[in-house]
Amino acid sequence: MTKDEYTPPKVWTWEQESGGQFASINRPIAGATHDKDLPVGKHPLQLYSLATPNGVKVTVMLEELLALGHTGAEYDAWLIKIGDGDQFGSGFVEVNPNSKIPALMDRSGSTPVRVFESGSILLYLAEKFGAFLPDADRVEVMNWLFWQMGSAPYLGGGFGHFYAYAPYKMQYPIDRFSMETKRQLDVLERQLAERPYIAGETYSIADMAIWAWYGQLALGRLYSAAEFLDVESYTSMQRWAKDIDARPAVSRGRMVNRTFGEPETQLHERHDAGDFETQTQDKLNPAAD
Ligand SMILES: N[C@@H](CCC(=O)N[C@@H](CS)C(=O)NCC(=O)O)C(=O)O
Repeated sequence: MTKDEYTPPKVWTWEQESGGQFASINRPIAGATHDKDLPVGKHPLQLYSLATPNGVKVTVMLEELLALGHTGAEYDAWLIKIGDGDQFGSGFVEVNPNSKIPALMDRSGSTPVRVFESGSILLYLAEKFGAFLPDADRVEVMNWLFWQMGSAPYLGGGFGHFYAYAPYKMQYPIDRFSMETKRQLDVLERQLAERPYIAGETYSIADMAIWAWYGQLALGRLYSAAEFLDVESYTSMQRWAKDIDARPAVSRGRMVNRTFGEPETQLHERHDAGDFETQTQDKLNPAAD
């Protein structure tokens, strides 16, 4: 019997932590673990999030909307520390019963609207503001947005988990999910070889969703896996990923709710456009620099 071999019992029970990064926050039951209200700020949109790829999709969209002049997209971004279990607080669970970031409350109308699942949030905002969902390519944008939502768990929960977070390296799952991740990169490469953006001529919510995962993977920002996956060989992806990375709204969006990386790139909470200049960790906590 090899180390990876396992005979499942008749009924699975939760007996011990599986080990590996994030094991301590995983549990087989849903719902709140503690009472905690969420804070509410002054803006119409209240975002509860963290700057993981799923979180970045939404902060990039909000910053892009503001850059276009949609003042109704002003937002407060509150930090949800998933490593500390904030996603299991009662207030968060009311906004997202699935206990995952990102989660949004739209308080602009008479009745607050909760929006969860990053793809749903992107679509909600695109429809609300009539932006980044071009009529001509609407179906293609939806195709690729849903493609991202279905595909990224193989990259994150599959490849990323076994390559970077599992307690030890296992060849079978790493082979399986590397194969799938490279297949997905090739799907994108072929699409981007023929058009500037994923759904056609125009930058859209499909680009924002896919860039946050696959663009950042291509730029070597996820799982220290650039060499292993030979991301440089996907040349059209590289062109597209760098183009989007150069957008000022994308740079700002990546900073919001970020708790890792250089202190000047970390804006733990965002409540005002000016916060990018004055509230980053290098300014708030200069001694830690
Ligand atoms: N399909 C969801 C996935 C969200 C998700 O997996 N969020 C992660 C961070 S990237 C999370 O909140 N994890 C906390 C947990 O699993 O307890 C979406 O796109 O919004």
